[in-house]
Amino acid sequence: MKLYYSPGACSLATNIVLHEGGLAASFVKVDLKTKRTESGEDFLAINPKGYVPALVLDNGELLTENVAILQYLASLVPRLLPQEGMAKWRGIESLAFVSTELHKAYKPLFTPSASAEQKQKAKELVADRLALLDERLGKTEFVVGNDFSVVDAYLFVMLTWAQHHGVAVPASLARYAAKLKVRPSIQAALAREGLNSAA
Ligand SMILES: N[C@@H](CCC(=O)N[C@@H](CS)C(=O)NCC(=O)O)C(=O)O
Repeated sequence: MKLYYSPGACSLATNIVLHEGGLAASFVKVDLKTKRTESGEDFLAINPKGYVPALVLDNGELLTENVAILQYLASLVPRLLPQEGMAKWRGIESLAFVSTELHKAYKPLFTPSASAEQKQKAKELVADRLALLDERLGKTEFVVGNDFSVVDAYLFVMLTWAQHHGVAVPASLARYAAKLKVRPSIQAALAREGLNSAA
C-alpha cells in the first residue's frame, strides 16, 4: 500500500494504524497548499479531492475518506475494530462521531479566512465534543471498550490538534492521550512524519 500524507494531518491516523497492524506501506508526503507531492507530482491527478489521507491499495485502487480507510485497514487486521455484535455498531458510531462531529468542528481553525469569532466558536464546539468523549474515557480504557481500535488512532490525532490550537483537553482524555503517545505504533508513526517532539 502507499499512503499520501501530510505531517500531523488526519492522515496520521492511517499511519498509526498501518504501524499498529504491522501492514507494509510506503509513504508519500504531500504539500497541501501547492497540491504537489514531495517528488513534484501533481497530487490532484492522483486524488482529485486534493486532500489526505489517500491510500493506494495493493490492487492499485485509490481509497479516500478516513472512515473508509480506517475500516478497510481493520478488515485486514480485525482486532483493530470489533467485527461482530453491538460492539461493531458502537465502533462505527464512534468513528462517525470523530469524523463528522469532532474532525469537522476544527475546520475554521485551519481556514485562514475564518474570522476570530468563527475560530472561537469552533474551539467551543471542539470542547463540547471532547467533553462527551471525556465522559466515555472516564469509564473505558479506549473509545470502543477496553481494546485499542482504529478510532483511538483517529482520536489521538484530534487531541494533538486540540493541544496545537489551545483547546483545553479534559482530565480523562489527557490521561488517555498520554498513554497513547507512548504506544510503539504511535511513536513510530510520529517519527515517520518527523513529529516526535511536536505531538
Ligand atoms: N473527508 C475527508 C477530509 C480529509 C481532510 O480534512 N484532510 C485534510 C487534512 S486533515 C486535508 O488534506 N486538507 C487539505 C484540503 O482540503 O485542501 C476525510 O475524512 O478523509
